[in-house]
Amino acid sequence: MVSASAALLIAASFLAAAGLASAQPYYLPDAASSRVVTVRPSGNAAAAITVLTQAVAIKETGPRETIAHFGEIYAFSPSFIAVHRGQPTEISFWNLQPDDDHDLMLADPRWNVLMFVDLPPLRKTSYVFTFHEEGLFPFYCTMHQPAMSGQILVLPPSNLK
Ligand SMILES: [Cu+2]
Repeated sequence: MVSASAALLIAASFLAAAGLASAQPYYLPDAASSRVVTVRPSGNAAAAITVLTQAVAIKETGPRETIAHFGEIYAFSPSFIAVHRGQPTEISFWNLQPDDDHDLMLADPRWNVLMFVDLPPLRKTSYVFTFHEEGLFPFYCTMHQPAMSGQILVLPPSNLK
């Protein structure tokens, strides 16, 4: 079992390895990463999920004491998503904040970064994801670490017809 502090260290080294100190261009999965997950801006989907960017503690509304201790805190809601392998699933990220950018970095179960995209303020950013591999895929907003993080669990194919 990985302790919470060890998980944070892993996340921190992962983010450092991804070179987040400097601004990066945004990108969808390349040819190699598309063998793990196919991501399209639109298309038919068999399932749909909406993920909200939640302001947990922000300077506009407080609580001031919380921000003094933790800084501004945002979260993905929900932060844990389950999908089926092989089932095109539309995930729509709604940035609810009027003046805060978020982003989405998705990695594979081995912590290889698959994609990195902007989530602009007051915008719905949707993609149709088709995962080709089962396992636990971490995702992050690189601007609001470590709190704004989540996981996509890719389950075996659905046997519902
Ligand atoms: Cu964010």
